[in-house]
Amino acid sequence: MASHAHYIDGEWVEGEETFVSENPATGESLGAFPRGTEEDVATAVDAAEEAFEEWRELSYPNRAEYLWDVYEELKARTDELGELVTRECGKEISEGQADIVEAAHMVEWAAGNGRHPHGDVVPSEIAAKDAYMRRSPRGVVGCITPWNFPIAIPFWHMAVALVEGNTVVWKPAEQTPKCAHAIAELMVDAGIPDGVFNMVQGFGDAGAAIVDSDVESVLFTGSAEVGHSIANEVGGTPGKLAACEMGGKNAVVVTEHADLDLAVPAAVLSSFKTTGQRCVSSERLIVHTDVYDEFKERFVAAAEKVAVGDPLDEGTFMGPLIEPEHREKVRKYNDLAREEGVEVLVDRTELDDDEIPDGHEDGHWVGPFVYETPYDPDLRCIHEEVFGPHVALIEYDGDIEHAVDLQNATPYGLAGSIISEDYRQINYYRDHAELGLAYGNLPCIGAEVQLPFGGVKKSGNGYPSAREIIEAVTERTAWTLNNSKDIEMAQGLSADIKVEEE
Ligand code: UN1
Repeated sequence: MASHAHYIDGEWVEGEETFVSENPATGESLGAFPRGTEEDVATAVDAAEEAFEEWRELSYPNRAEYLWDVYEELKARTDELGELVTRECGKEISEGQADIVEAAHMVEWAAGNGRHPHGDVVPSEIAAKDAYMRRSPRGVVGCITPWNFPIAIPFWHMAVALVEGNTVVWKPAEQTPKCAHAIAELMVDAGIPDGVFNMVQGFGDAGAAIVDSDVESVLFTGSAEVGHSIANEVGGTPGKLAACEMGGKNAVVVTEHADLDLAVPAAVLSSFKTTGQRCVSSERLIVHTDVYDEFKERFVAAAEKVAVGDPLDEGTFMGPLIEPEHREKVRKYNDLAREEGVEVLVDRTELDDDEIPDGHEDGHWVGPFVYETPYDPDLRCIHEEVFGPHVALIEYDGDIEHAVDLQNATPYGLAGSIISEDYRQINYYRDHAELGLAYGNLPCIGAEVQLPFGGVKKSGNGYPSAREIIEAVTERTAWTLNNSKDIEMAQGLSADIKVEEE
């Protein structure tokens, strides 16, 4: 087996052009990987189509057997694979390990679901009829996944798609090809039949080739820009489905009835975990005027102190950003906020030399950037997603309705949380915040895999994970069987065939 290759139709396939994966904390090279072409994608889609006929004939529990092997490996190798995640995507080590745990949970969910009922038994108006909603696999599913959960999110997509009887063509993020390679090895070791699982490494052009191909469904988790174009393109093609999950401009609402001992850590975790690079990370803190000054003082003190550094070091809270271009983007948004006239409270955009650990001079470092501003609908910095540790404090006065209006004042609706000891405020928020993932007295990150994961408004269409993904990777058939010798129609429709009089 070649060390780094695509995995297509049961073979490791080399590519002509290659790209290098780098550790974002050190710049160290982690290896060269083939850059997938349209032809590679076409070969993979053909292989997946060919493999589909046999794969779909297996029973659900039999298909799930392959995934149980993957589950055992993920459990046994959590530390080793967690370290790989940290080395390749820069998340601190407990987050690297949590990525493997989340992957194992998703595989467990999907494989376990192989023994659960699928479809529904539905009543019929006619006693002699049995009616059902049955599900069948759609065919080839294209999966396009991001770098920030490089082991977990591929399994959000692929574990369910495979157990439901589909075959897959997967394009992992170009920033984390080594993690992707490790997943392909797990699939190979589990003995997954040739063509059922295919991986084409590469960039956006390979992803676009999957979207343009004959795949029946496209599952996408990643940036809003790409997700919207996929949703538009696939949505306009009859018979094709897309489930896309994109980012947001998420907020934590801290009301006048908040317990600040809970509010401050909830806000720190929401804003700075994964260096703000979760699609559920919070970049807005909407805080009631009665608790504003104290919250601000405590949040600012925490942001000044959070440990940025070597992600392999257990004392680190925030690792580096994923790549130089992304650091540039975060810097630009920090500058933009300043240009837009906000009051900067913490600026660790450039770390001091003594904050950068030895041997990590080439890492893509950035620390927290915190500012305050009155709400202004024209400010780009409080409406556009930065995907970094860039956080606005927005003071509000008045009732919970006003806080929820501010929470909803973005085109996005992925995740959010409310911190309050008043259940009426919590219930109002629950019923009126426009969100796919909403929390009370918790950070707005850290969803468990058995929940639907996806957003409303511009944050997504469809939920590319767990139970909800089943809608995107299966067809439903309304199946009705007559147990009588006579035909009796529903809705009182006459079944008489009337003939012309002689
Ligand atoms: C993402 O932010 O891109 O809910 C995914 C969470 C994780 C998944 C995040 N389970 O924070």
